[in-house]
Amino acid sequence: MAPRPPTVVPDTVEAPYPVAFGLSIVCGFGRGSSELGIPTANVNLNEGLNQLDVGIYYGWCRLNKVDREECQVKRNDGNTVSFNYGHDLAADEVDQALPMVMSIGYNPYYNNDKKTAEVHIIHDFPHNFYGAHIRGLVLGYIRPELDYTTKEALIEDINKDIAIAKEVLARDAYSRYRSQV
Ligand code: ADP
Ligand code: RBF
Ligand code: MG
Repeated sequence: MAPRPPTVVPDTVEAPYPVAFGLSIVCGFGRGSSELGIPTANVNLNEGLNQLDVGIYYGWCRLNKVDREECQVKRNDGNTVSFNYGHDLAADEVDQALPMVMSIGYNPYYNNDKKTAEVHIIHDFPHNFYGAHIRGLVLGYIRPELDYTTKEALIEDINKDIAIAKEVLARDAYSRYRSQV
């Protein structure tokens, strides 16, 4: 198992960042909440995100409700997922930019064969918001995707990523991007 390399954070946001995206939240395998206790809003990769190396990133994001009728969507594993398009989101959850960590790649611990992008928003939501719109700015890189021998080790590293993102995004040079999301 490759060790986790140290995260080097530049004093200011450097090219190619900020990388912007505006995408719909789709459903994935349903593992984030149920297996790891860390839900991730899955999105289809746009061109900007697709050009980034696979790995773990931090940035700001913002949610928007989508004006569509709620519906049930059948996932590949046969389970049904409720798409509520973010109708239950509270005012303070859509009115402001929220800090996020993002994973882009193949999830080596799970051996996915398709590249995915997933955003964990650093905020406690009481509801799901499948189908809502998420836009965001990726501001920097944390580390490569790693394989793990245990689920607990993966969870521990994701929690370290969350702590790094919170610390970095609170800095002036990074928090100023809140208003641009
Ligand atoms: P999936 O594999 O379908 O993405 P997850 O277990 O990763 O399943 O759950 C993702 C869903 O949980 C998201 O699409 C979103 O609606 C919801 N969710 C709740 N809290 C969060 C959060 N803090 N960050 C991201 N998504 C969240
Ligand atoms: N999956 C991996 O296999 N290896 C990783 O190093 C890894 N790092 C992640 C870091 C963050 C911040 C997040 C949100 C997810 C990461 N994942 C990683 C993805 C995780 O396996 C995935 O979210 C769940 O499988 C649910 O789809
Ligand atoms: Mg997910």
